[in-house]
Amino acid sequence: MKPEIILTAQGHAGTMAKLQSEFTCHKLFEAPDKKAFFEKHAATVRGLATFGPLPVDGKLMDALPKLEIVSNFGVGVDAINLDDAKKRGIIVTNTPDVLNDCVADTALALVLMALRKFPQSEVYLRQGLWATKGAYPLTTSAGGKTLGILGLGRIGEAIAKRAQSFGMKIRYHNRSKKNVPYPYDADPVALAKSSDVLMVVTPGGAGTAKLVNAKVLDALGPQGYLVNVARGSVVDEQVLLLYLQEKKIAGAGLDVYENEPQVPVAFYALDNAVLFPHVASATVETRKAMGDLQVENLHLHFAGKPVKTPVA
Ligand code: NAP
Ligand code: 8YV
Repeated sequence: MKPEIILTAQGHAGTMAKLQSEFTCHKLFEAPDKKAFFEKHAATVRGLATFGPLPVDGKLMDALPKLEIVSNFGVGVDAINLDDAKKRGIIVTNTPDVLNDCVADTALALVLMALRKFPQSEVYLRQGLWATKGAYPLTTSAGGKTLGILGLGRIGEAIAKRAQSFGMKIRYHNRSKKNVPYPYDADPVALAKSSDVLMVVTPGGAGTAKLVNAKVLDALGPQGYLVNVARGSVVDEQVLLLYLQEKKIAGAGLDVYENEPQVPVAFYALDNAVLFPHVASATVETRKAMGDLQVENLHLHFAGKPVKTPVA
């Protein structure tokens, strides 16, 4: 008998196929009546494979009294209430490390694009303006600038390595100081004050909500750039919009937003923002590695073994 699990959303195609061949899967996202769906599967479902922002809280866990494991596709588990899971003895797993390189590549792409305005300069060429108006205006170099990393964890460290190879200096702020060769700042305002580019790569959730606010952006200043590859919730989006519109900061590179996939349309008009649709880990190779780890955690658990990547 294959263990029964629920798939919360339409995830990565290869992973969905693998999950469906190896477990008995029920698709929450296809159920017209969610209440009836949970009632139907309450007595038999032992696992949840989660994808995306659907909140997994105590109420949902209580609707599945046989639930043993929540296996998330992605490293960020801000949609899962970890306290509620702990109280109920439910294991939560995620997919760390396998996506560090791709996310760090994306972070550096955002730094280069925000500073050098490469997307805007390409549009300039495509509009025929190079030939008619002359050279694209000068931008600013990444080399020699200071990158302040807010959240120097697994991905933050991969970003730091890459940024150094571009000639950038690194500083950071975490809640706890680490044994790393980079200068530490005691809070996000101090970090922003010492940085030309502030890179946000903390987890999302209540603990970091609007950590980047007006005070932090004031400290970053009119020559400073913000890059966010963490979660939209970590930045006060309305304040950021205003600061970009009023040129109170120089520019931004964003991969994540408060209410995805909705992005306030006022962002579309900004010439000083580079906007990606949450694609930092979105390569065939990395998404496969994430899915394989999600499936492996389920297999290990149902075989009675310790999971590979439990969330602390
Ligand atoms: P990680 O290894 O846990 O690193 C997170 C870092 O943030 C830690 O160094 C932690 O240090 C720091 N931190 C946590 N809370 C903080 C706070 N309140 N103030 C300052 N620093 C804080 O996680 P990771 O694997 O690098 O992933 C980081 C996040 O990136 C994920 O949680 C996810 O939200 C996001 N992400 C986004 C994408 C994307 O597609 N855009 C892809 C992958 C991940 P302390 O505990 O010492 O504070
Ligand atoms: C994915 C992510 O886009 O790992 C994360 O935390 O944000 C990304 O890798 C997301 O998990 C896909 O659902």
